[in-house]
Amino acid sequence: MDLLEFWKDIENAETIGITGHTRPDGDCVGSCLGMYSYILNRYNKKADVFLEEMLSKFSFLKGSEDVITDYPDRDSYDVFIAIDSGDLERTGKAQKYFTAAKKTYCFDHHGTNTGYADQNMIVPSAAAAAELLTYIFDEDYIDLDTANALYVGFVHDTGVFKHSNTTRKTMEIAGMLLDKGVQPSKIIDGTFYEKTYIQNQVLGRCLMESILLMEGKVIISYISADVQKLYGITSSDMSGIIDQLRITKGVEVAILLKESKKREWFISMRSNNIVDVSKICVMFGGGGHLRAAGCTMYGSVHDCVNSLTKEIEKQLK
Ligand SMILES: [Mn+2]
Repeated sequence: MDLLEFWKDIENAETIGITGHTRPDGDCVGSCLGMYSYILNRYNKKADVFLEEMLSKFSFLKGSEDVITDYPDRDSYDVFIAIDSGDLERTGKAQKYFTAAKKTYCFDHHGTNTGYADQNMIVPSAAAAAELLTYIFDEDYIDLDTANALYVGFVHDTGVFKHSNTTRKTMEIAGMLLDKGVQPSKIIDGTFYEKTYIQNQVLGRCLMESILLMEGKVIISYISADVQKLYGITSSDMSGIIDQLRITKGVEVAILLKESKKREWFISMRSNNIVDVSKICVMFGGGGHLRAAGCTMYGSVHDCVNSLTKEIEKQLK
């Protein structure tokens, strides 16, 4: 990517749109709002941020109140930016702005990214899309609002600085963000660890119903659409469950199946040391990272798990 051209385009653009991916997670929200705050601070311009939902736990971030969740019709954007989304499909309803835009840019750290924008910057070694953004931001123009948003991205995509993607560089940049005034415990507890009573109940239920397979190397659990309805939960209420499954002693791969429609499952996969779950998810039309990936599958829980464990077995051989 020609970064000079990017910043020139931002400077000249009258309208700028930003989006992340469907089922926005902490890195998606943090990197999109980080870009929003940076552009506001550096160029005094307000970009439109489109996200499927804006979780209340992130509402302390600057610009969260301006996030557009209903995707109204708009004139084509001068510049439209996709962040943290591995393919165009994953930008969801924002696709219409993206395809109509005069110039598109993509910033991402998914190794499976297809390079779908006019210009793409894809850095798989970046722990978070938020980390990638710090490579292109001028540190002098990172204000506390930008720093807070980026820090959220770091915290969520590294599992609070512990996943294998966390590097010395990650920690050093995070340190720079602390210098900007970020309060880590507030962000880490408030956006990562805190759970509602209902979320804890669903977590408990998933753990109770989990099953060990392949001599304890694989753990699976699932949440049917009916159960989700019963508790009134959405996908974001189920974040963290997969990680609790993954730290089960002896487990190499954790699989969580969330039914989105009748017999349509969103699959989350995590691995600890050996299995490349991104490789498996790509086979089923999804994507992600070496140790954390996802895809959509159809059929019964049994069918999905059967197909996935076959691939896991191949890798463990
Ligand atoms: Mn990410």
